[in-house]
Amino acid sequence: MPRRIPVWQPSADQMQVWPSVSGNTINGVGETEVRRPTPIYWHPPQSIPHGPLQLWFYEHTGSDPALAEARQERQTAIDEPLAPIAVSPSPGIRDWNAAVREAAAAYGAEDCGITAMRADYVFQGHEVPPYRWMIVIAVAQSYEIMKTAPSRQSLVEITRQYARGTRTAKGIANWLRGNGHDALPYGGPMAGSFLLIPAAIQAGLGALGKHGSMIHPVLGSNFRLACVLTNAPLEADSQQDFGSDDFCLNCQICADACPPDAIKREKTLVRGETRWYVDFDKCLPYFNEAQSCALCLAVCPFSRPGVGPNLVQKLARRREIG
Ligand code: B12
Ligand code: SF4
Ligand code: SF4
Repeated sequence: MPRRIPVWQPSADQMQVWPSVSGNTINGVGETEVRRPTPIYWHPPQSIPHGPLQLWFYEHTGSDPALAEARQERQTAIDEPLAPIAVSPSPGIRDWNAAVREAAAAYGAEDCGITAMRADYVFQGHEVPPYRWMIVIAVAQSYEIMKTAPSRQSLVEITRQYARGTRTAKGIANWLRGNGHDALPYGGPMAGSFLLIPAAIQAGLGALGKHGSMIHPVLGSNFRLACVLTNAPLEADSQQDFGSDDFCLNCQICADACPPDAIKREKTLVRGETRWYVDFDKCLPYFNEAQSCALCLAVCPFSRPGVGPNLVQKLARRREIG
């Protein structure tokens, strides 16, 4: 079926700083071997071919007091020092998974899951962090605001939720440290050393959607991820399959809505795995000019409040019958 909206084209101004290498080559499209991801964006700009585009993004932000305030709030959360590590682990805690879950809820996470750190989550050229566990957390974004995406308000909301993700991760890390276990929080917005999505999927938070972001059974796609690394005595949660992948096979809402037509309709072979993929060379120019986009998260039917759990139930019934 032809698209109902014309495909958006990037400005010549942005294309002037576009490198000669394709982002899809860097991401390993068509590669048959499993390998660690290569840093591509939100890394120190001098270290990546698309670094000048990162600078272009910030140069085109304009002045907006609400955005400046949200960015300041995010930086304050990042800069806050960590609590000291107590000399010995609290003897009163027997079930650390349950205690971490309680701490995550108390510090503001909408959901969390635990998975083992794996070298294949870590970017090439980065050391595998010396921690056994990743506590991956999800913080919801306001649907009322995100449905205006791409907009100035949605960029402010995204920035605020990065601040909240960082504060939540720091709260959990400080709680673990106060209870005698080393812990390190990570909340973005820079990419840091590892990928959050494959870890979050392993930790049971949801599945990869056609739009290249995750689908959570309750939050849909309208959330941000953050995480805490630790060696506390935890156990891994299990991955969950609630049928969203089958749903994506027959749904084209995000692909039809994406202005630069970046969302691939078929699964693609990337670094040895066949999965949903977003064309970097098409998404990034729009993302930069729209100052963060996220339209694909907003239009996904799972993201509409209350709809996710209903769809999950329907998909479960369909699978029982089928
Ligand atoms: C760099 C980056 C971008 C870049 C490039 C992304 C790309 N795909 O090439 C740009 C700026 C274009 C971008 C755009 C967006 N991003 Co972004 N991005 C990141 C960041 C910092 C690093 C990811 C990366 O380097 N990807 C490059 C390579 C590895 O991509 P890839 O091979 O296509 O793999 C992607 C997925 O398939 C999955 N993945 C990787 N390996 C495997 C293996 C398996 C088995 C599976 C199932 C999945 C999987 O993870 C990758 C995510 O980009 C992460 C945070 C983090 N540290 O992980 C956030 C992150 C992935 N982005 C996020 C979001 C929401 C977005 C946007 C919607 C924009 C927005 N403002 O909200 C769009 C969506 C476009 C898209 N789907 O790609 C969220 C996702 C949350 C969610 N609900 O799932 C993250 C986790 C940030 C966060 N802290 O919440 N992003
Ligand atoms: S972030 Fe925007 S441009 Fe990128 S895939 Fe989503 S809708 Fe398309
Ligand atoms: S909009 Fe449809 S195809 Fe796209 S991720 Fe959501 S459910 Fe999947």
